[in-house]
Amino acid sequence: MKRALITGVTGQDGSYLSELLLDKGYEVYGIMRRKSVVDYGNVEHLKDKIKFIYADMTDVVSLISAMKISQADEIFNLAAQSFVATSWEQPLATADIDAVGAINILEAVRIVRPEAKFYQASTSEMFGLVQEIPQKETTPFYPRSPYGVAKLYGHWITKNYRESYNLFACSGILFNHESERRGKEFVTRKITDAAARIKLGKQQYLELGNMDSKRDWGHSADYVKAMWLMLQQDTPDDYVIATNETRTVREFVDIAFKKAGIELAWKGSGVNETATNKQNGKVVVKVNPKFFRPAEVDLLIGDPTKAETNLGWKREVSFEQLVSRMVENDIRLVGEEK
Ligand code: NAP
Ligand code: G4F
Repeated sequence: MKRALITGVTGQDGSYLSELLLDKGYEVYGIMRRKSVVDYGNVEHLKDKIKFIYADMTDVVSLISAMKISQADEIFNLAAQSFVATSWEQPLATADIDAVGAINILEAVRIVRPEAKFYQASTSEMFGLVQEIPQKETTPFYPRSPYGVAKLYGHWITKNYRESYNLFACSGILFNHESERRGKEFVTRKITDAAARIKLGKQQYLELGNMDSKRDWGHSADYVKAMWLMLQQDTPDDYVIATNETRTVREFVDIAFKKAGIELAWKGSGVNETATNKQNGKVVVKVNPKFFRPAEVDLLIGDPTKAETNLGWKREVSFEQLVSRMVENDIRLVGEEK
């Protein structure tokens, strides 16, 4: 039985990865932060199957202990302060968790079990002000947020530990991936949750920031398969994981509301742009500049050819299916609220 250690096990990807590894017969260890109220997050349904270890990415001693306890064969470093907007409000915490945290866990692996395989959750945010379209493994990086900069350190230190110590260390440069378990601060879930609430008469309108920015959106359940595949290869390498499709935030809004049964009519531009419910003439989407970012990533679209060729990875959930699943799930959840 293989043993895996997942940092960030309570998050979106941690939950889908845990399901995948448990299905494959792994013994799954997950790192959890101590909180005032015990909170299993997205793995509440797996709390009797995962072996939890209290640790923190900013505390290398706790990570060394986690490696000693788990004796993991495969380590998936998914823990992060992952919300880009927060990285301007908490730049040092973001650097401590996302950048220094990466070297902390790499050191723990190197000291305790250098023969283990290691996965680092790198991100398309590292491409930032994109230097090439579509973005691939060889595209130069130009991060545009404290989060992107911190993740770039995590990416390079992973490569450096591979080259310095011959660790089996891989980075997955994952483009945006969403799901029914996505945090509600991220734009997709914010939109699907609002579409459900507006449909059910529990919210009047949705306020968003930059609706022109474009993202390459896939489903988390597909993307965690790529993480696992990277660690099953004979040699470690870095891979872009993406759909090679891009859409604006506005397009996401349009499709999500349509799936909730609300046809939108758009008018105006910039901060004055609105969308009205065609059935009753009410404004249901507005722009609020408070959601604009100090520096924006305008366009992301990834080229997953290397992963498709070398790993045999293929995404299975289409964009339309992703949006449908998220909207249907939120209509159900909002409907069940007391
Ligand atoms: P997420 O839902 O925000 O999960 C983040 C996880 O990190 C949570 O389990 C969180 O625990 C944990 N964490 C945060 N700070 C920690 C600390 N100091 N010590 C230990 N654990 C800590 O993120 P996700 O969407 O699953 O993403 C997984 C990883 O992939 C992240 O590294 C993210 O940056 C990266 N990534 C995500 C995407 C995407 O589109 N989803 C794309 C590219 C890369 P709590 O429950 O205690 O908060
Ligand atoms: O959903 P977002 O917050 O995701 P973002 O910034 O692309 O980051 C996500 O994907 C990265 C991979 O590229 C991950 F590394 C990262 O951890 C995270 O998972 O914002 C998407 C876009 C942005 O351009 C943002 O400005 O949507 C725009 N947006 C417009 N209005 C909004 C809003 N974003 C949020 N969160 N909230 C809004 O009201």
